[in-house]
Amino acid sequence: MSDLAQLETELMGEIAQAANEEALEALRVKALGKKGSISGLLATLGSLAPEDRKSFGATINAVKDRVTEALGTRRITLKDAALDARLAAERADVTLPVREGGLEAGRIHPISQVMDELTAIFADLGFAVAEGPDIESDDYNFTKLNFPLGHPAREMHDTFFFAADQKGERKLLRTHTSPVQVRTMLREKPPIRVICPGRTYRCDSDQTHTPMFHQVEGLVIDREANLGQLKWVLEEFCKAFFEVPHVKMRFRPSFFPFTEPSMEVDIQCSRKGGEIRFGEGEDWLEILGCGMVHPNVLKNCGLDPDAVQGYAWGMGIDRIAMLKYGMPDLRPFFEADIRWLKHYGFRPLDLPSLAAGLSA
Ligand code: 2NL
Repeated sequence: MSDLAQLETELMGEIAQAANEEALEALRVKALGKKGSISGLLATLGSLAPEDRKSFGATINAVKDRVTEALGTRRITLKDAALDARLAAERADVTLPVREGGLEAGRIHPISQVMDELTAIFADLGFAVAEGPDIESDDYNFTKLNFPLGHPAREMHDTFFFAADQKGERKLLRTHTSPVQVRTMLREKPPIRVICPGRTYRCDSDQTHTPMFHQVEGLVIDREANLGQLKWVLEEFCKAFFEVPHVKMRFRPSFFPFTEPSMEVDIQCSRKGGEIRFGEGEDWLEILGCGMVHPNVLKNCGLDPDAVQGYAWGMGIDRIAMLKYGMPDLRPFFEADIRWLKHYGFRPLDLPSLAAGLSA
């Protein structure tokens, strides 16, 4: 009997000391498993005298019940402790800033950002976006736009020409995005309202010119399109693009073969301490050219100048991007330097929209 009491004391002590669930399971097997100490005692009952069997059996079973209960209690304690330890080790600090995922790690190039901004602004004014090929015919790039053959304006564009094909036709890299508008006029019936952003090419390279650059042009063809509408559209554009409530504009007479009359447009700005601000101050900055579409261009593109009129404008995207985002040098735009892009680039999920703010 005292052996049994000692066995119980030992087992209880070991159960209380068990460091983890594995150790506890080993103890259970040692006591209650097939070859366990308590199971062994129960197996000896058969050899006892019937009068001893009943009381000794009851005693062993009572020990077995207490040991079983102690195992269960200890198991719960160990489980709780293990969970507490895990919770403490794996605590999440919900106040930490959200880590940048792969999708947000890249940056949107300022040119793409400005194209998206232009698209958002002009979409709001009812304009569609049109695109066309970078490799164009002489006809679409020059002739249809009222550049007569042998006219000096053709030479002014410093065109990249391809070698002549079998028919003697020389393709070229478009020198402006106007051929996209030509294609639109040939394809669609008025009213037409499009903007044409894209890559353009001229054989020109210095501090402020790269052989490939970007333009956006706009075109409206309608029965009564007029200069008043052009001025309003450009003013709305400038306010939205430079994100200012007012901006003064100045229209100066100019010349383009494809518009008559033609104008260059300056916007009001201030220059203080090397910083340009728009919509304030006494200075002027040239930002675009525009005019009424020349009747010859309408005719060349299958439209009747007595039935419809058009206004158009064009500007350099690289230049307005530099102005808006304070980038002093054009050359890094096309050098693919990741450090420059990290500095001047835009977050990929911050899509420009008029509602959320263009560059917020
Ligand atoms: C500039 C000036 C301009 C146009 C582009 C245009 C296109 C067609 C017909 C008439 Cl199809 N005009 N585009 C008109 C005036 C000015 O660009 O300085 N761009 C950088």
